[in-house]
Amino acid sequence: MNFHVLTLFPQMVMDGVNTSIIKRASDTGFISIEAIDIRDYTIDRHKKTDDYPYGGGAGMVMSAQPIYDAHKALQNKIGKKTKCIYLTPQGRTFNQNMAKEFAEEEDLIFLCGHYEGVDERVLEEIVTDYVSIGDYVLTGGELAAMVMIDAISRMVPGVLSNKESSLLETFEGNLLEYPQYTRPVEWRGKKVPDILLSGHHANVEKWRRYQSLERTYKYRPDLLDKASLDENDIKYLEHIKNNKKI
Ligand code: 6GU
Repeated sequence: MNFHVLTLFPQMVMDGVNTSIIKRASDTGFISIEAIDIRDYTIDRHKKTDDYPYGGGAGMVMSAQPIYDAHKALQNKIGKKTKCIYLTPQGRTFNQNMAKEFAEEEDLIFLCGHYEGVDERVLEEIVTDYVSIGDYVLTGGELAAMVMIDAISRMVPGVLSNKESSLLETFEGNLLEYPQYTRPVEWRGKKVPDILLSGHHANVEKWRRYQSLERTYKYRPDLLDKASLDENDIKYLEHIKNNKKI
């Protein structure tokens, strides 16, 4: 899968996605990430990419022309019509399902805005999807694009090892992940739960499921409506609600 990011800060994007699993995925060729500098496409003498807003008001607006030309050159290079995602707090809120859907594309273009916004006319011409990463305002779309690239990449087949894929429970079944522990068995007076040392696989699985349900109930009860729960889960949840120990 190939990610193409249209931005005024290409270095910020490339630095942000060149670590750990995403770097490994690029190195092994499961994904590729390129950042295209919108400034390279300005025809302005001073390489200006923004201008004052018509109607007045604070801040600057990114001009249509350099963005349009950068996008056109990119589309020509890719050779087939590609989804173009504009990162904006006004978009649909990004979630795990969207990450999975976008991971099915072969190419994706991200347009990162800055300043007070982007000339509406170029958005109308090139953008296919308006996406937000949450209800807060960032100074630019770059961090949001990086968040999306990370979440989408790990849904691309081959990017995660089998071991890493099995750690994918959170949000998959709409439940939060259970707590994890590693050595030493006691740290600052806190002991690892006995059941995890028991070697009894079935009991460990039960305990983990209970923990997942308890955490979801406590921290994200809104997720429980969407979770796929079996009879045992419902029984566990009753215990949790009545604050009984299992
Ligand atoms: Cl996608 N972009 C910007 N600029 N701010 C945001 C956002 C995106 N999502 C939340 N805040």
